[in-house]
Amino acid sequence: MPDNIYMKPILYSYRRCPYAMRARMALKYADIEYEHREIELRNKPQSMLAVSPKGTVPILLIDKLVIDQSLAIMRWAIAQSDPDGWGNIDNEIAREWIEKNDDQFKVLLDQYKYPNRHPELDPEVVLDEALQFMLLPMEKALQHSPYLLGSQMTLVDIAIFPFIRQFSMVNQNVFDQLPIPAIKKWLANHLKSELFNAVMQKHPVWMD
Ligand SMILES: N[C@@H](CCC(=O)N[C@@H](CS)C(=O)NCC(=O)O)C(=O)O
Repeated sequence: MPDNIYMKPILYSYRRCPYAMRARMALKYADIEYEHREIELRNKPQSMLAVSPKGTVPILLIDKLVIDQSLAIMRWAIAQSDPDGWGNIDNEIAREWIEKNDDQFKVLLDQYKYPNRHPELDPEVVLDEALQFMLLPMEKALQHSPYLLGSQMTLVDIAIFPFIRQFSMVNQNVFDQLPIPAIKKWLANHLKSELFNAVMQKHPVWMD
């Protein structure tokens, strides 16, 4: 195909992946049209591995540019269009929250979600660490303002929300008992948002 013919970006995605969710939400927010290629993690398409051999989703292909990190996709999307100022943030504070989520909280989330893979760990201790490390600091921020960085929704809320959703779903009864009312409200608002529901539609699996 000649270079001068415009092609829609292509997104390799997996519906339930929290990284892919945040990328899809940012793309939708920025009103970027793209071709959705739903994959199965156990049977990844060769065309996806050819552009990004590390084999994780999401991957966004824009002509010859390959963006294979969810945060980079979010940043690319809001650089195209940012109607509500998701990117008008203190980058240092944003980075701290997102790193907290993507590094240590993600580890705790996996330990909490898959206790069988971690027989050496006490699930109660894992839950308490997740509370102390992530959920209570978030609760404190959300007691002061409706969003993590203040009165406006930003990239940070969207980057973190899919992981808190996943955490809440591991054991809904346990989550309901946790002393985090502001997070519960924030989560419920995201869950019922048009933006989230729009990116959770089902797609048939893409075949090369
Ligand atoms: N740092 C990557 C992480 C993406 C990631 O780990 N995605 C998972 C699915 S949630 C994946 O594709 N894993 C590959 C596999 O399970 O084979 C990003 O932010 O995009």
